[in-house]
Amino acid sequence: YTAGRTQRHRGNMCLCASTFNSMYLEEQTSKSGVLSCIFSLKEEVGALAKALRLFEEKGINLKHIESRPSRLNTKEFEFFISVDSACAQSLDDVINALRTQISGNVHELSRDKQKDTVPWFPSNIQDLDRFANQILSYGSELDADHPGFTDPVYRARRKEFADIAYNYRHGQPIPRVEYTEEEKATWGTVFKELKTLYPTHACREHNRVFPLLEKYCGYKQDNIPQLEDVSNFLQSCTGFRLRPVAGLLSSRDFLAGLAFRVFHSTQYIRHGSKPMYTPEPDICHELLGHVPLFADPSFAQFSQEIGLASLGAPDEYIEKLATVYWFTVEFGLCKQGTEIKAYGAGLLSSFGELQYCLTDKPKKFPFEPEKTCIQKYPITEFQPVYFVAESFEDAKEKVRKYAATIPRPFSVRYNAYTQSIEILDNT
Ligand code: HBI
Ligand code: NLE
Ligand code: FE
Repeated sequence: YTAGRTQRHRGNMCLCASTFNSMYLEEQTSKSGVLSCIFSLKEEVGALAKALRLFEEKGINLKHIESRPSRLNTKEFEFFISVDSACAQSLDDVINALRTQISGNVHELSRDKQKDTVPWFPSNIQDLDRFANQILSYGSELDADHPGFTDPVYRARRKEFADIAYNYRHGQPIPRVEYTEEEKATWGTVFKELKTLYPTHACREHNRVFPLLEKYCGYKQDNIPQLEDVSNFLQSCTGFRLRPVAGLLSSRDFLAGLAFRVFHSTQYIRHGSKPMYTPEPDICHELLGHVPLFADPSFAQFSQEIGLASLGAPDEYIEKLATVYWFTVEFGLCKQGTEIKAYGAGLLSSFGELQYCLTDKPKKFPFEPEKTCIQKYPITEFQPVYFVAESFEDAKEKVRKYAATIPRPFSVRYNAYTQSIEILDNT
């Protein structure tokens, strides 16, 4: 377990808890080193005493200690401690001792949240396990006209899927699911309708990959493909992989996954009463909308770059980047020859909106990240506005330029060998 290692090597950056519940990466102002930390211990008699002995041996005076049950591991407790600033040097030694002798899981923290804080972000691929229980509750906007929210059978089924996602850890195979006849029928309708539209409405990259998914991943009208098979296929194409998720993640968490070429994918299917359009992501959306393009090398890189740009970005830029994501990966249109085609996954998974988007009802503007990023949009109905990219390459170049304007005291690079983020200090 190496969370925080990169930060430690940089020397001047550390994890900081402003409150016990939220963590921030922070530039430290004092030279004295770490002033507080969180460590986790297996629940057993004497475990805390053993850990505290390390502090005693170094003559460290604790100023504060708190405990809470670990959210990641139900057999562990987490302890937050802070120490007298004079003890900073010895605290480094104690942290090393904790890491090597007692608990691999130690976060170094500083005392106060200060102005130049950088929000925490995952630095290696296992860190994505932390997002599992941070699903957004559906806004009232969504429940109102959503058939799935009032059907108790559907709700119970959704809970089964949520449990798979909560219990999933990086590296495990994604559990296979046996879909019901009703679920398969819903998929069948969506699949059949979309398949007839793709040749005329989808971009060529999507149409190129689709037959491969039919050949290798069990895409067909009477079968809902398994996430595990699709994830393996994607890994062989572009290194993208899927991981199951119970519902909507925050934009920050969701985008961070893309930096690791990890796509958080729902596994449940939309309610059978409205196959043509659903506001939520579901397995039709992920498999028919997103997956074909994540198999395309240029598009995969485009998606990862949005993810990398999001790491540690201030909240207001996350919102803008999420809007850019919305109007490209989710609802993008693209010029191809003399025509306009859909490449956004939200279009490619909705046979209602896929037809609508290429009519002259909605407005269409050229894709310009600086303008696109402030466009307001509805999330529960067809989009009134779309942005048209010149090409994937052009969109990628523009987003790259835009991302460079996001203020960050460092730049990041993904190391695919170690599956971790390398931080390049700008100072
Ligand atoms: N969460 N699970 C999940 N799936 C998405 O497609 C998704 C998300 N959270 C936010 C999001 N998409 C986007 O709308 C942007 O906010 C990034
Ligand atoms: N509206 C899309 C569909 O019906 O497939 C889902 C969009 C998810 C953001
Ligand atoms: Fe999506």
